[in-house]
Amino acid sequence: MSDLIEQLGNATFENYVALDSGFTEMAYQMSAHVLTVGYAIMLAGLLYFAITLKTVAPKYRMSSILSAVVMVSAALLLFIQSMNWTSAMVYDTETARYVLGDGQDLFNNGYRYLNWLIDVPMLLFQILFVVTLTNSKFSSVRNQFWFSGTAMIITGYIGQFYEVTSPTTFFIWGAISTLFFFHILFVMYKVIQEGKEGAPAEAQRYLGYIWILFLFSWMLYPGAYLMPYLFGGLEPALSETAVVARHITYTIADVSSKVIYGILLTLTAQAMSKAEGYEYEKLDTVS
Ligand code: RET
Repeated sequence: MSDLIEQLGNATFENYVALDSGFTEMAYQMSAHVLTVGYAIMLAGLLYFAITLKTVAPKYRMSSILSAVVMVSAALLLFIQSMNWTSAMVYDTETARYVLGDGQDLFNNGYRYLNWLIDVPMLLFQILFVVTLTNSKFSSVRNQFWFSGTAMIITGYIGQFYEVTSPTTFFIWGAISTLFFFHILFVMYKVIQEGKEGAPAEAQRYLGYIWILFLFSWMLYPGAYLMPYLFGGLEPALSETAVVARHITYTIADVSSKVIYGILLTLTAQAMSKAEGYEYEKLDTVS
């Protein structure tokens, strides 16, 4: 391991696996495909949010607009992330493995983290345009979301550089990031509880689903951060299975936290619009 550390320094563990054993055809291709499907789904999501914009009353439309903004930034980022994977590796016919290409950029997940700087605040603000807060102040919730969201990502971004070279540093930054994450969960729980008060039954049901989806999908990100240790224990595992598992986890997390979340918010807003007399189906009826 120390030889590898000398050659790769603070590179992420994907590069260590590439230099240590290389990737089999299956592991390399599964990673490439999962990364590609990620941005394809974001583009499909963009269409959905644009087309359904008018199915909700005007005051809820900012939620769909924010989803569309998230789709554009995520599609672009995931495209770059996917290119980063394929350009970092070359096929070596002698060993029949994908290995690091000489003189190429190494692979790094850092693009994702910086993309979250845009998407995390957008996703958190989005729900505030659908629910009506009964106790909390809009500006206070917005600032808490913004502050803890940004702090959670920046601390995690720094930590991920140390995932192989210094497990202690990696875990300390991860733990600090987790404190901000708990704060976000706490504020989001309050927002959803307040949002349910006074909402029509159908919207209440969707808000319940949103909380479960939120918990599940946001927890996947720290899971992906920890992946080399989930497979390796106290030392990072130089295992291609862990690399593929990280790509899959990120893609499931991205599709759930951005696309499915946005769809559920659209359904909630449609239910609320209907209860307030905005009946989209009837708008084009000729009388
Ligand atoms: C990090 C570092 C380790 C500890 C924790 C993390 C949490 C990350 C989360 C990211 C959510 C991203 C989303 C992106 C959507 O575009 C930073 C991995 C707790 C929760 C929702």
